[in-house]
Amino acid sequence: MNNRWPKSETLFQRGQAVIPGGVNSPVRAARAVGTIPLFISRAQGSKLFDVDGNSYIDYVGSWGPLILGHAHPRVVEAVKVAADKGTSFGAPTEAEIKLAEKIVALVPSIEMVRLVTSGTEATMSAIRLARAYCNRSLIIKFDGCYHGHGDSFLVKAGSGIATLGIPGSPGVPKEIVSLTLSLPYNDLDKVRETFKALGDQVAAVIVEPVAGNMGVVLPVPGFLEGLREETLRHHSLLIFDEVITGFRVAPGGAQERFRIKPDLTCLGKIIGGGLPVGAYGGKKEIMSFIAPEGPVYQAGTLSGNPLATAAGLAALDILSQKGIYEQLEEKASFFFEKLNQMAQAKGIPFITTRLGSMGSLFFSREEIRDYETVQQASSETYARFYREMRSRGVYLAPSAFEALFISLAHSQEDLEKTLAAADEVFDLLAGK
Ligand code: HOZ
Repeated sequence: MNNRWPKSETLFQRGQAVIPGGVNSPVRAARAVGTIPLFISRAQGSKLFDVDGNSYIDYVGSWGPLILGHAHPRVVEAVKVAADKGTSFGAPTEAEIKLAEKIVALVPSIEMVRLVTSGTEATMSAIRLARAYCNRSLIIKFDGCYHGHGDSFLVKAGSGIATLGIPGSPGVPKEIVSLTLSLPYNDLDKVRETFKALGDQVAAVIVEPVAGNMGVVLPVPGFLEGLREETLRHHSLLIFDEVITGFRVAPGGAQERFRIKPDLTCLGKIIGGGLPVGAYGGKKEIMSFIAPEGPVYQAGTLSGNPLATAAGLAALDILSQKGIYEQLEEKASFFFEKLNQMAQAKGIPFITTRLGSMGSLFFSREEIRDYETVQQASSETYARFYREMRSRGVYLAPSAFEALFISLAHSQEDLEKTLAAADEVFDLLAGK
């Protein structure tokens, strides 16, 4: 194996004896890109440092939330101050109300919000609520979208399920699977047909308004609008999973960019500045169904945890400043445009997708519009690109089915260094 990473290799071997696959989340094992995972010792700004002393310009950003970069001083300070006062109370705090108020003020459709501990918890709770509110059982999702690892969502899912090339997961009862209908992303006709046949049984449509877990796939014009119309017509709920897009593509998420108000929204790690947190929220009338106000049970000792809440408040405070999203757009458009130009000049089948500071690189000539077209892109070429970039000090997602994130911490120098590395790797791919 590669001798640039002897300590990571040793840790990986040691980890495999006590942790399944040596990792606590499958994609990070880097199997899909034919190498070993790097063990990280620390991170700062745009950089990750591994246990072997190598540094990397990071484009994973903890899978999205680190829009300010790693260890932002204000976020770190907020966590330190909070930690001094106690790490968990299992009792309410004023900071939770402040964070909820901030979310309600910024996300257009959220009138009331419940804080949880992860995006998975948010989506699981949101569909329970939708089922109770509508008194129906079916859920519509989309192929290649990933809504965490709740049983109902492991049907033709993206992220690790797509990376491992499996349709779902053993251990999920077929009775549960039969309540989830997975349709092709961006195919409104299929949605209409399904509603025509089963509309009175559909509790909710859940969608990543910009898919980020099969790589980034943008909604075609009219798709999200069509989902809104169909769900209203059939008295089903529309749930936006904005775990990735929330506070990433605009302060109010994709719903602000596309001007569509879902009934419920799921948010994730970004509202905790990278600490473990999630949230789901929406119309008061629906959220009032949650216990103790209503009958739908959902609970958690770490919900609204003081460290996560403090980090989230600090991060969202910075994100609400003027000009932040313009800066992100400028960095990302420069980066993606240059990459496209370079690949094109070298005749490499390559296409990028992007909205704001999230995007993906596909080794394909096909337009990317759904899970099928994503699968036509070459994962083998992505894997080689990943390995070559990593050995040049650039850290990308270890799977062709994930997103690339630009943060405020990426400097012009970082972007140019990355482009220079990509230029070399494109040459290798072109056989020069
Ligand atoms: N499935 C996660 C990203 N979409 C990866 C989580 C992780 O490995 O941390």
